[in-house]
Amino acid sequence: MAIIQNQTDTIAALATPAGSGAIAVLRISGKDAFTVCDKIFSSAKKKDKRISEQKSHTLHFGFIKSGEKNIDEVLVSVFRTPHSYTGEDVIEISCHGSTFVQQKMLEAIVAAGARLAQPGEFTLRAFLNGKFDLAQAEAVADLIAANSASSHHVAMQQMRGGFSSEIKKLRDQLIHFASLLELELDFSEEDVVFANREELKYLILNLSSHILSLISSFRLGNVIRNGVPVAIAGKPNAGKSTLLNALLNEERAIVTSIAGTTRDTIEEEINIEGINFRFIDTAGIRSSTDIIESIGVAKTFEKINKAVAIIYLFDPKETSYAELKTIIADLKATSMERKATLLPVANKVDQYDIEKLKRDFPPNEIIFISAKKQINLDQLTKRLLELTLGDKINLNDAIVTNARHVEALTKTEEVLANALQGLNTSITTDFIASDIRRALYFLGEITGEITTDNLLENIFSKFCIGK
Ligand SMILES: Nc1nc2c(ncn2[C@@H]2O[C@H](COP(=O)(O)OP(=O)(O)OP(=O)(O)O)[C@@H](O)[C@H]2O)c(=O)[nH]1
Ligand SMILES: [Mg+2]
Repeated sequence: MAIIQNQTDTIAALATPAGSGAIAVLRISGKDAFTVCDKIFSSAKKKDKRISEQKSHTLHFGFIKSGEKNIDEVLVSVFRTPHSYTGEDVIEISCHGSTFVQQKMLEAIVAAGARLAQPGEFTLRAFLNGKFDLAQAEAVADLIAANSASSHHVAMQQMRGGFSSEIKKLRDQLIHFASLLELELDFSEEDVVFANREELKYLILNLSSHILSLISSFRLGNVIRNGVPVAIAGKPNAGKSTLLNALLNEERAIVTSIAGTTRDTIEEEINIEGINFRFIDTAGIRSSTDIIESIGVAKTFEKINKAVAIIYLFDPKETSYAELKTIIADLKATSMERKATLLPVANKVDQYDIEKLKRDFPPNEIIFISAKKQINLDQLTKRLLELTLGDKINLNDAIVTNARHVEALTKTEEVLANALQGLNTSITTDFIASDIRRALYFLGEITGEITTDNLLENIFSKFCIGK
C-alpha cells in the first residue's frame, strides 16, 4: 500500500533506462521540487540564479553539485504546477548518461530533500491530480511497452482518451436512469414511476450489445498488445526448423536430415503486417528413450498448450490423411486446453505432385508449402493473420486491450442482464436500482471514477520506476 500514502512528498527517479547512454534524464516532482533543485544547481553564467524563480517551460544550463564538487554539466527543465506531467511542480535534469553520474545525481537529489519514487508513482500522481483517467494512465504503460505498429496505435488511442470516452458515454446514459430510479425509491410511498420501463429496457439492451462487442474486441486487443504465440509442431523431420528459418529469413535453428535434431524449443518474433507473431520451433513429437529428447517433447506439448495458433507440419509422404485426422483429434483432446486454432500444413511439396496431393488431402483444410524452397509461405502467413484477427480489422474502433477492463465489462454485462430479467418479471424498483448502481460501479472502475487503494496499487506497481 506504500505508493498510495505520502502523496505530499517530493519524489525523484531516473526517467531514462538504467545503464549508460548519451544522456540520462532525472525527474523530480512535488511541492519542494524547485527548492531541492536550488540546493544542488548552480547556473553556468548567473551565479545567483535560482530555479525556484524561473518561469514554467524554461531550460537552464549549469552544474549539479554534490557538496562543493560539480557532478556534471546539465540542462534543467522547469514545469510549474499544474502544467506538468504529474500536475505538480516538476524538474527534469538532463545529464550525461554515465551510470556513475546518474547514481551521484540521485544521491544529491535525495540529500537535498526528495525521496526515491516508487514504480509508477509519477503517473499515479498525474491520475490523482486529474491529468488523465485510469484507462489513460494504463495506456501510458502500454505505450512504453508497445513494440509494433498496431500496439502503438491502440495505446496512443487509449492514452488520448478514445476508449475512456466510449465508457463514459455508456455510463452517462445509465446515470440518467439511475437517478430517476433513486427518485422513485425516495417517493416509494406514493407509488410513482419516473423511469419509463420500456425505455430503460431498450437502453439496457443497447448498452449490453455495445459492451458485448467491446468484450469480444479483447481477442484482437490481446493479440495486438501481447503478440501471438504460434507453435510449430509435428513429427521429427517434418521440416519445422526449416520453416522457422524460412519465416525468419535467417539460419536460426539447426536443420539436419537426422530425426530428432531439435530438442529444446526455439522462439523468435516476427512482425507480419504490424502484428507480432512469436513462432516457437519445437522438438518433433515421437516417443523416445533419449532423456533429453523426451524432455524436449514434453516441452513441445507445453508450448502447444499455451499457443494461440498451432501449425501442425507434416510430410504428406509420411502421414496419410486418415492418420493426420487422428493426430489432430488427439492433440485437440489432450494438449489444447485453450481454444487455440490448429492449422494442418503439408510440407516438402517441392518433391511431390501437388495435383495428386490435393486429391489425397482436402485443399480447403490443408495448406501446401515447401519450407526449404519457400513455396506458398505467404499463404501460410495470410491464413495466420486471418485466424488471429478475424476478417474485419478496424483499429479505429474502440478495442479493449486490458484484462482488467474486460473483467469490469463482463461484470457490468452480468448485472445489466440481471436488471433486464428483473424488468421483464416486474421485480421491485429497489432490485433494479441496485443492479444499475452496480453496473455504474463496474464501469467506473475502468476509468477510475471508482477506485480503491488496492486497485491503484495493483495497476501502478506494474509500471517502471521513473514513470
Ligand atoms: N525437399 C524438401 N526438404 C525439406 C523441406 N523442409 C525441410 N526439408 C528437409 O527435411 C529435413 C528435416 O528438416 P528439419 O527442419 O530439421 O526438420 P524438423 O521438423 O525441425 O526436425 P526435428 O528437429 O528433428 O524434429 C532436412 O533435411 C531438411 O532440409 C522442404 O520443403 N522440401
Ligand atoms: Mg527441428
